[in-house]
Amino acid sequence: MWIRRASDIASSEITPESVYRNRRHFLITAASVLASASAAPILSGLAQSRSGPYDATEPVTRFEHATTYNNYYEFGSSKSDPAIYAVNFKSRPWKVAVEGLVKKPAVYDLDDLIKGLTLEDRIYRMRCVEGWSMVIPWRGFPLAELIKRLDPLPSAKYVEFRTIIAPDQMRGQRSSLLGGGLEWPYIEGLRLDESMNPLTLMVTGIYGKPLPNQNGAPWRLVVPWKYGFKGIKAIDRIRFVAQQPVTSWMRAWSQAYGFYSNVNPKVDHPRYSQAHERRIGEPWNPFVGNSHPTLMFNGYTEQVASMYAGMDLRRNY
Ligand SMILES: Nc1nc2c(c(=O)[nH]1)N[C@H]1C(S)=C(S)[C@@H](COP(=O)(O)O)O[C@H]1N2
Ligand SMILES: [Mo]
Repeated sequence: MWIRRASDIASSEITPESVYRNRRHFLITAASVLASASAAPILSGLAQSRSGPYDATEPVTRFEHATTYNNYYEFGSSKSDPAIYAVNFKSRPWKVAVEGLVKKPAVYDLDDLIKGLTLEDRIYRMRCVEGWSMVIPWRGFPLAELIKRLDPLPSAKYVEFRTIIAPDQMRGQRSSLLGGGLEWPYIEGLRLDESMNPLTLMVTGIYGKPLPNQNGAPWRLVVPWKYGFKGIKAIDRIRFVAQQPVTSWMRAWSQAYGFYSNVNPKVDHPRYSQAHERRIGEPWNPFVGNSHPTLMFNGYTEQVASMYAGMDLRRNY
């Protein structure tokens, strides 16, 4: 089995993460050979020319961090729980119910449902509302491609997603103590136009490999301009609806978690400032704290701001 704990991975092994890093090292080397002047601007120019238009160009988070520091309350509320307790999660065969205001409602086998959709690799900045962030190479397809296939009715205004209910496999669903007090199933949602935005991915892989259970196998949502909790894992139902869905986090604490949850350094969570963030893997500096300034829409303003034109983002948090 290729899904292992970080502690099981021999340092001599070439991890997918080091392959990504090597690609970037190559770029750095090429830049320094080409230029004797300040390498930095040339470096980033080269890196951009070698990566896709959607790729973040900052250093990619280590594979070991992205797969052992997780939020997935179905398996427990501490960061190390999902990698430990999701090891035997059964992600195949996998049924997906498509329901609601859509021309092709049915229960599909996941592999049939997504057959023929083109997978892409994209490096996205990911920001958790708790104040940390990562840079992750996802593999997936734009959700828009799937939605076009399913053909929603004109009355569909929102898409609601559900995580599987499997208390026999998910210890957090058996105990409110282990499950961080969340109610099950985990529910998330997007406005239909948000779900059709080219940045919105349905992800089946990470670092060029199949998605590990702790990251949401067999497939999960990734919406990089929103806080991480919008990226619902192990989806087994997609429902097209007219009304704004009530998400799990809204239900748990509506003053803290709104429907939109767009990354916004000016709108704080009652418990966590959103102004700065800590990149996982970087040494913690006690004098600086969370050292990276958080960017509006997590840096994706150009691609997403027009969807919120005229909206008060303080009210619609
Ligand atoms: N079903 C489900 N999906 C979930 C969560 C969860 O607890 N349950 N946690 C969310 C949160 S808070 C974050 S930050 C991301 C973390 O994704 P990652 O572990 O792949 O980094 O998953 C999100 N998706
Ligand atoms: Mo999160």
